[in-house]
Amino acid sequence: MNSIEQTLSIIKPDAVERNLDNEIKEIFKKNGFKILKEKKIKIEKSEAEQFYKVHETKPFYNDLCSYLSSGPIVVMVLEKDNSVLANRELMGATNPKDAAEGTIRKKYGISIDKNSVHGSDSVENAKIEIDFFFKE
Ligand code: IDP
Ligand code: MG
Repeated sequence: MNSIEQTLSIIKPDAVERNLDNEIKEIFKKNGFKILKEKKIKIEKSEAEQFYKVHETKPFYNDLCSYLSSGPIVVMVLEKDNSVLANRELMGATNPKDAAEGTIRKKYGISIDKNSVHGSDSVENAKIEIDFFFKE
């Protein structure tokens, strides 16, 4: 069954730094996503730590949070039928080396940490992540 969903997407510092944000937004639009909200921001490391709290026990947590707060990012609310899964498919595997042809991470990702985009992994987490960045 299809249902209209919202998901949170982030264009990460490695992609914004290479001025790929407009190109990546076009890919989302071409694939039927509506960009309901978007902003370019730079976050503090403490905010990245809160955002990635589920990963706090992982060995890469500190580097991950330093990285996400190292430069401007573009955060977006995307909407489409089954957008959470559709966005994960369009992004490709976490490690760009394993990402399928035609995915954003295959095309632009540099490494497992500099993998150009973030996307929520469930409808429940999408709501939490959208609130994190866009709650009024
Ligand atoms: P996802 O972004 O595909 O959902 P997660 O497992 O949620 O992947 O990991 C969050 C982010 O942490 C990844 O996008 C990647 O930037 C980074 N990451 C994941 N695994 C590793 C690793 O083994 N080494 C370094 N960074 C990693
Ligand atoms: Mg994840």
